[in-house]
Amino acid sequence: MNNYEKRLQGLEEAHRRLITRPNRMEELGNGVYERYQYPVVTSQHAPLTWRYDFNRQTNPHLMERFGINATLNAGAIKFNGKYIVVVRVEGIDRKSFFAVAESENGIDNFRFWDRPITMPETENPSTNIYDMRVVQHEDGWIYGLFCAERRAPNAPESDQSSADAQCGIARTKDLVEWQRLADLKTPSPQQRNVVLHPEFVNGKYALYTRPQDGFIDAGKGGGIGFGLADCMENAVIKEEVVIDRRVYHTVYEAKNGLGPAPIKTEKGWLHLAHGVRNTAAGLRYVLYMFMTDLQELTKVTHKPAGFFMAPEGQERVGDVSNVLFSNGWIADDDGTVFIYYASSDTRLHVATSTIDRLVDYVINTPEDGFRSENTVKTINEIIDRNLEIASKQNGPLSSIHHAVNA
Ligand code: M1P
Repeated sequence: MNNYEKRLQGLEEAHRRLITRPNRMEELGNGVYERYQYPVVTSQHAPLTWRYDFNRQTNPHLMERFGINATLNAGAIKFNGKYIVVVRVEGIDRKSFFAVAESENGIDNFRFWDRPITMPETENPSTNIYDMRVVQHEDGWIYGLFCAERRAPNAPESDQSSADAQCGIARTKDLVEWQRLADLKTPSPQQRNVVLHPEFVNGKYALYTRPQDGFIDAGKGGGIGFGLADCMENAVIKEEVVIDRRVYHTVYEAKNGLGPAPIKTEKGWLHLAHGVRNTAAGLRYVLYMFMTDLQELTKVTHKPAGFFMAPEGQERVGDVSNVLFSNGWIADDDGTVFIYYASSDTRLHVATSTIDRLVDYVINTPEDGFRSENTVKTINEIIDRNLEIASKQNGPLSSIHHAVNA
């Protein structure tokens, strides 16, 4: 076997091993969700046919011709019985695009479809597209809402960083052919993290927005907004109401944004979002949850204090370290919830929970007291309740769990 053949065999074997590797649920956890041993989609999951020219004449050294840098922030949907993630794939040229990967069980063996999505453009082509929220709407279409980013139109030549982020909209029936619609129009200068609500509201399309003054900074804007549009073909939101604000000294003080479309439960709409705060080491992105009223979508009924998930272990390090971001989850008919989240803008993971557990978490986790004094009060209340149980068992507080479970 010559070098070319050896290398070819090695590449194919390594790729096959990676995409067929079983994933294992991590033990114990916090009872709210389970993490898994391996990320579900990494840059190395990208098909070899995207990266290598397999013509011996034109690529005698079998060199990688196009590298994939990261696979992150994926929309998710159950489609034809498969767990589908619409992954933000970032090439080494820093451009993101979308590609579908599917799995039979939602936790491992994700395989990309043969080609990335060819997303049609609008009259004003974008430089970069990313972070698609995939929603099966009750109008029959599957919508993909994503960030369409262009260079800021008025930026001087000396500034090659300023950007203008708007919400791109496309729809499909098969996740292969996409029909591009006009970008969303809202009163805000910048929009990212826009999410379509899956049901009509008073005959209109309802959208969660994230109004910001600047590309990075919330400015006087920020928060998770909500607005209605008459149609999706030329969607316009005339009025945005902020339903979940930024608050001083919380995990979402610098900015926040909704993750996937909310899940409907008997108790209310379950929401997953990301919150950002600034630190000496840069921005820190964590995930948090809240619930809104079933009828009054702008009314937050429950909101646990702090984060639901924060970067841990290897998740803490990557292209943009200290980031967890989620824009996709799948709720199965049996109540299992697959939460797809990316770590440090580099790789995609899954965590699993159930509707029951998430509802319990959102309703029964103490709310933020916004001051250290209240944090101690909250802990003392838990201790008091445990003491009460311990006294009924005639035992010390430290042995209460043994007594209760005896
Ligand atoms: O780098 C972290 C995240 O930054 C942005 O999120 P937000 O709009 O809330 O600031 C997005 O670019 C997101 O893709 C990225 O993961």
